Amino acid sequence: LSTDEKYGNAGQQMHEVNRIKRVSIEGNIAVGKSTFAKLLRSASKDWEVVPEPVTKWQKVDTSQQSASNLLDMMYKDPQRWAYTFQTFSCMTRLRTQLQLPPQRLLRARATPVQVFERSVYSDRYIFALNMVHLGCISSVEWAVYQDWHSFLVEQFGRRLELEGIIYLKAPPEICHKRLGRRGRDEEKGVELAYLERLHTQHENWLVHRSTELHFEQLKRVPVLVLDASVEFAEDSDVQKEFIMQVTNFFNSI
Ligand code: DCP
Repeated sequence: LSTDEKYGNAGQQMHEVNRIKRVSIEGNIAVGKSTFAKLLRSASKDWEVVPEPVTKWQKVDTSQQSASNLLDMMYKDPQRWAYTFQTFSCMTRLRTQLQLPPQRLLRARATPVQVFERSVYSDRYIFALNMVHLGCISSVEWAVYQDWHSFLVEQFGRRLELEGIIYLKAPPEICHKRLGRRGRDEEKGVELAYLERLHTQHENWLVHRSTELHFEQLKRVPVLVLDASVEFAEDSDVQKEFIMQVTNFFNSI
């Protein structure tokens, strides 16, 4: 019996879900991932964009009268809070990355795509790893992190795999300017040097592909690099060009 004959509608549904491609948007802090995500959202109803759960990190329910801002705590005292923050941000991301796609994607005629702002992979290979290099996550904490991270990613298997990555690339100086302009309170102390480190991590992972990755599938994921140094939020020509490149990329993966 084929899967469909065996499981009827459920089999059909699994088949439809498996047809959906899964892509993450990666890039430095403030490079413009959310702006780009909005652009994709408006470009096709066959693309679903899942936002990053930042607000959850800013309001952790501690059952006290006021919620705790873990993002702020992490920036103010990384030595104390980096591991806790990285655990929580990755857990909240797991939840969003595992969300079932909306019905309309299952019925899409063209290529249905679920797009995520960042992934459990950048959590580990960009941010957590950077905190290890900075000495804010200890070797014991890093061993524990890698252990549960590998276990969870392997347990969820295909549901967390990506078919593609879009890398929004811009010089750290530009990201630093954009970061200042948007003025998120918690990020006021973020220095250019920090963004330079994150930039190098992105380049090693997505351009030179020299970061040591634990996951075989991740080593082979196709990457589309887009030049995000232009102010694309205001430029409809660049937006059209981006959409064209993204459409071709989605069709090729
Ligand atoms: N962050 C972190 N560790 C992670 C994920 C995020 O320290 N594993 C921090 C970095 C930022 C904030 O959380 O201060 C949000 O990070 P992103 O770069 O993912 O999102 P932005 O909102 O900065 O992206 P953009 O401006 O490109 O839309």
